Amino acid sequence: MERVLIEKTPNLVGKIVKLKGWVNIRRDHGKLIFIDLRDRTGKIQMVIIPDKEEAYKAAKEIRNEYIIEVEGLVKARPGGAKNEKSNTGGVEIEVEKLFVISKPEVEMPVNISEDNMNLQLETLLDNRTITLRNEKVKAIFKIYSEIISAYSRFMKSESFVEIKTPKILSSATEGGANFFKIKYFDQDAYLAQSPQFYKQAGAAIFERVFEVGSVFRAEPHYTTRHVNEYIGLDAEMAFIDGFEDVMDELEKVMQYVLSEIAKNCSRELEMYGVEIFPVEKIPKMKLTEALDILDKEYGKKMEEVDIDAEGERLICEWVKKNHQSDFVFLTHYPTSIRPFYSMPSSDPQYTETFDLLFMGVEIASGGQRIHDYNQLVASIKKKGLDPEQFNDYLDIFKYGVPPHGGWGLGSERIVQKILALGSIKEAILFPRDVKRLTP
Ligand code: AMO
Repeated sequence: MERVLIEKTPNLVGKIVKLKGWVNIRRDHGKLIFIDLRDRTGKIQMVIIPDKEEAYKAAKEIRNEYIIEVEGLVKARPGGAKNEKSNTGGVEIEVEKLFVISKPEVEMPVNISEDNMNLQLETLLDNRTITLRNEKVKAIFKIYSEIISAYSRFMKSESFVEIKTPKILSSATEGGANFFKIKYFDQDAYLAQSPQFYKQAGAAIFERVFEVGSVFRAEPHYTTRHVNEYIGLDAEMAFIDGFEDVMDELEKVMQYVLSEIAKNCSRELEMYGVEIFPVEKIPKMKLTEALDILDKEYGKKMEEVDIDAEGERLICEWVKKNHQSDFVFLTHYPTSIRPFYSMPSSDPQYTETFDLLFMGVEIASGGQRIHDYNQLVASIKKKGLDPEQFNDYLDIFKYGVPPHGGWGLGSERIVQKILALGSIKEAILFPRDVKRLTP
């Protein structure tokens, strides 16, 4: 007999089926044993009655998280569907045969049978291979998977070519201090802080490229939105007329990705009590205007032309109230806080760059890049950097490059915000932070 997936059982009432999965929980009521079985498609209740002697004997030994195989009759549960959150509440299995496939060698360190586990973040992450089995935790990664595939689907439909760029580099891409230096045979190397240089090379070749790839940041601090390794959803596009073109494209990406999640992840969203609304035109605001609003509306003054995490949160609150949008583009960041490759605005104190904020947090950065070789060399020098260090990067521009721009979008922050997760780490299977290199 072939294995049947739990989600198919409602259509098989009256049939004998074989199921395989995990024992989510075992409950005994008098002489009856109830087991909630879980597989990748859902959960179902099973009943084992004493008359089925062998199955009953086997069931008595069973504990939570045993991996079992059962054969049994699919029966309708009168009124069951109304009371159950699971997708198979309307049916149950009357077990005829039951075998253990695999079982925990030791006591489970945490109980994962309840959807709402309420564990401390550290406990959740320390026991990751187990806590990930929990239905509600797993739902995060179904949504995550949808984000990654929807992003790729959309980018391809817009004729972006998917590329993969090296993560071991000879120089730090984004500057600053948050790079990991590693030993690479007899020389020093750096883990990529972004695919920036290579995606620009890609745009100079293919016009439009995108990458879904690992990004490494040596952020020495603990926050709810930083980790030391994350997956960036990057893009770069050539022949733009200005950085508005880049924002327009990113807006379309967000519209598509969110609509796909709404369409394909309704069960997972429901577990979190979340509804996704269509993304309308995303408001744009100069960073200086945003700072003005923070000052006037919230009495928050920034010492320099820059915005901090609290400012981002408050601006999103203001935009939501005044423009009914969960998104906002902040534009024209000052040259002093943007990387050397950023295209200066007509007022060279500012750049043709933006951040995209979503529900209180920056989820993307982007802008137009300098494409003129001499201007780029001058910009590197102005930042106090040595152009010699960027010879290979500069080679791209020596031979001519069209005007181009792009973005880096943090994949995990999107899920974090959609599901209102307390920490970005909940949206990463095996996160890396300052202290955490395992599991
Ligand atoms: P930036 O450094 O702003 O820009 O990064 C782009 C996006 O990546 C995400 N992100 C992070 N996510 C989790 N943990 C971190 N430590 C972390 N750091 C950044 C954020 C952020 O918006 N090359 C430019 C992009 C470009 O201009 O194309 C860059 O890397 O969501």
